[in-house]
Amino acid sequence: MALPNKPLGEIKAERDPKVEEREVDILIVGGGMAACGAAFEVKKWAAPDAKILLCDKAAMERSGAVAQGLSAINTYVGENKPEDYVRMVRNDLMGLVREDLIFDLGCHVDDSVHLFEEWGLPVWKKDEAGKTLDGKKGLEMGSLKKGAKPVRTGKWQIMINGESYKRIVAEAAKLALGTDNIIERCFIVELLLDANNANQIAGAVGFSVRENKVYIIKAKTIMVACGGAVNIYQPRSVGEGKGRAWYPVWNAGSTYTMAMKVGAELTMMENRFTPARFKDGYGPVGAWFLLFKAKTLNGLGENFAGSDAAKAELQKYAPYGTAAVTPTCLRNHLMLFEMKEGRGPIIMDTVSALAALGKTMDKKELKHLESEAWEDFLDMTCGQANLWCATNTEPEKKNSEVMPTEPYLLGSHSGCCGMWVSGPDEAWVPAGYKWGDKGKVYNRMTTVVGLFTAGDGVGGSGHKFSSGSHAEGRIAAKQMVRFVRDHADFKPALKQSAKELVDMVYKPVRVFMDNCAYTTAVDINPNYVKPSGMALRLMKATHEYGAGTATFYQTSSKSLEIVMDLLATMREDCEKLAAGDLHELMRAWEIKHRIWTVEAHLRHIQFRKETRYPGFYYQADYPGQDDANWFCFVNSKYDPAAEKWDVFKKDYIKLFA
Ligand code: SFD
Ligand code: AMP
Repeated sequence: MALPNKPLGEIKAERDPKVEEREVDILIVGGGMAACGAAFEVKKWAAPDAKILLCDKAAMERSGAVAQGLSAINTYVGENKPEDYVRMVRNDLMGLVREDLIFDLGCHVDDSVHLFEEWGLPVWKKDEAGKTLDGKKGLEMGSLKKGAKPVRTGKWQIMINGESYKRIVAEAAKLALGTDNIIERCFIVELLLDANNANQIAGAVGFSVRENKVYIIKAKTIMVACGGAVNIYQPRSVGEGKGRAWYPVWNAGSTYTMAMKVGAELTMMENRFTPARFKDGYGPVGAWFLLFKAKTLNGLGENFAGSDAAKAELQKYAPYGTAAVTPTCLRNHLMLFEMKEGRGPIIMDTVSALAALGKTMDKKELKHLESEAWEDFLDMTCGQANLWCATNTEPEKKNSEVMPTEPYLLGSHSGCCGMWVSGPDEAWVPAGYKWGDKGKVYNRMTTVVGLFTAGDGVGGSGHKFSSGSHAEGRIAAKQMVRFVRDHADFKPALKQSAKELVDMVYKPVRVFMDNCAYTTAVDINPNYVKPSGMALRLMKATHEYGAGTATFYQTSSKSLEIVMDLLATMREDCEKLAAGDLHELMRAWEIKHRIWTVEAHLRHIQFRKETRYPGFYYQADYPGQDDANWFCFVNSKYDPAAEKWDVFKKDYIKLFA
C-alpha cells in the first residue's frame, strides 16, 4: 500500500522498530519494468487464493530506470525476425551471449509493447505518405497491434511520447495485482535461504523508509528485479552537478548482491556499460544518431568514425568491428582513441543534422522537428534540457559535446552482466542452458531453487531495454506460478529468528545511537562511518584502480590487486556504518550492496585475461581479445556457508548461425 509523503525532514530512526511478518506464495522484489511485468501477469495464472506481494523501495509510479520516462522503446521486433534480434545482440556484445534467452525474449517482447499502447502510451506512427505523426496524431493511425507502422529510428527502436511511460506501466501493474498486495517504500536488504533445504529460497527481510518497521517475509518463490548498479564509480558530475547520472541513481546493485549472497551463480559480471552521453547532462545519444542522423566530429571537425584510421582500428576486432552496425563498446573505443591522440573533444553535430533534415520541410514542420529534439530529453533526461537552457544551447544553432560516462553495471541495456538463469524448456535449448527442480525446468530461474530474476538481473542477454524487461518479468511470473503449484507442500522456514534479522537490519541505527553523542559534528566520529563517506571511498577506489574515468577506463593486474584490498577493508568498516534516520539507513544498505557488486565486477575482470570490450574497459596486461582461451562466459559463485568465491569458465554455445 502506498504511504503518504513524509513530512518535512527525515524520519528519525528508533532503536527498536516494529516488526511485521508475512507469509506469501510469491514475492516480487522491485517495482520497475520487470517487476511491473511480473505484477501484471502473475494473477492471470495463479490460483485465486494465492498470496502475492510486491515490495518496491520507492513508489512504483516513478521508480527505477524509467522514472523520468523515455522517448523510445528500443526493442520492438515487429517486421523483423527474432533470430536476427539474436544476431544483433550477439554482435553488439562481442559474441558472447545466451542466445536461448535472447531468442525467447524476441518472441514475446512485442506483446508488452502492444499492451503499453493499449494502456495509453502514445507511439509515433508513419502515415501512408511516410510522414511522421507523433502524439495524438499518431493515435489516429490506429494501433501497432492492428498493423499501424511505427516510426523506426533503427531496425529495433521505435519512438514514443514517453514522459509518462512508467506511470502508465505501473498503473496497469497495480491494478492487476491490487494495491493491498504492494508495499512501497520498502527496501529489501537480504534474501533468506530455507532452513531445511540447502540452496532453496525461503524469504526476504527489509524495512520501511517511511516508518520504523522491519518486514520479514516468507515466500515459496521470489523474483529479484532491483535493476542495475549506479554510483559505483566516481561520476563525471561532481560539485554542483553531483547527483546526476545516466542510469537511475537509486539502483544500487541490490539485484546482484542479494542474489549472490544466497549463492546464485553470476555471469559476465566483468561486462559493464560505459555509455557515450551528452556531456554533463547525460542525455542519451540514440535519437541523435538514429532519428536525426547526426554525426560526431572530433576536435578538428573531422568525421572520425568514417575515417580510414577508424576502419583500420575496427578491423582489429573483426568480425564485430567490421559488422554493419559497430558494437557499442567499439563506438566508444573510437571516441577514446581520438581523445587519447589529442583530437578531442568529441562533438555531436546537431546543427548540420537538423539543417539537413530541415531542407525538405516547411517552417511549421521545422519548428516541430526542433521541438522533438527538446522533447527527446524532456521525456527521459530533463536535466539535459535544463543544461541546454543554462548554456544557451539551441541544438539547431550550437553543437554539444559527447563523452563516455562513468561505468554502470546492468543486464538489460547495452551490457550483459547478471545472473546465470535457466532458459526455456524447449528441445532446441541445450542441457547446460536449462534447469529447475525435481525434474522440471523453470525458465529464468537462477541457480538457487525458487529464486527468479528478470530485466537487469538476467546475465548474458542485453538489449532487452524497457520493453524486454517488462516481457521478461511476465515470462518469469508464469514460471513462478508453476513453481508454486509444483511445490505445494513446501513450507518455507527461516534459519534466523526475527530478533536476529531485526538486529542485522537496524545495526547501523544502533551504532549511531550508541556513539553519536561522542562528537559535536554528527558526521564525524571515531566510532562510526556515515554511508556518504563510505560511498566516496568506494568511488575513489574504483575510479583510480578499477578502470574508471580517471585512467580512461584502463586497469592492470596490480591495480586490481590494490582495489581488491581496499574493498576488503571497506567491507570490514561497513560493520561501523551509522544511520541516524530512515533515509540514511537505506543509504547504509545501498552502499553495502554497491560494494559487493563492485567486488563481483572486479573479480571477473581479474579472472578474464583479455580485453573483450574495448571502449568499456581495458585490462592493460591483457590487451586485445584472445578467442583461443576466452571465447567463453565467465561465471562466479559466492558460497554463503563457506564465505568463499569461485570464479570459473562456462562454455558458450552457438545456437544461431
Ligand atoms: O535512451 C528495490 N532504458 C531504455 N529503454 C528503452 O526501451 N528505451 C530507451 O530509450 C532507453 N534509454 C534509457 C533507459 C534507462 C534510462 C535511465 C535512461 C534512458 C535515462 C533502459 C530501461 O529503462 C531499462 O532497461 C529497464 O528499466 C530495466 O528494467 P528493470 O526492471 O530491470 O529495472 P528498473 O526499471 O530500474 O527497476 C528497478 C526497481 O527496483 C527497485 N529497487 N526495491 C526493493 N528493494 C531494493 N533493495 C531495491 N533496489 C531497487 C527500484 O525502486 C525499481 O522499482 S536510452 O538510454 O537508450
Ligand atoms: P542510446 O541512446 O545510446 O542508449 O541508444 C538507444 C538505442 O540506439 C540503442 O538500441 C542503441 O544500441 C542504439 N544506438 C545508439 N547509437 C547508435 C549508433 N551510433 N549506431 C547504431 N545504433 C545506435
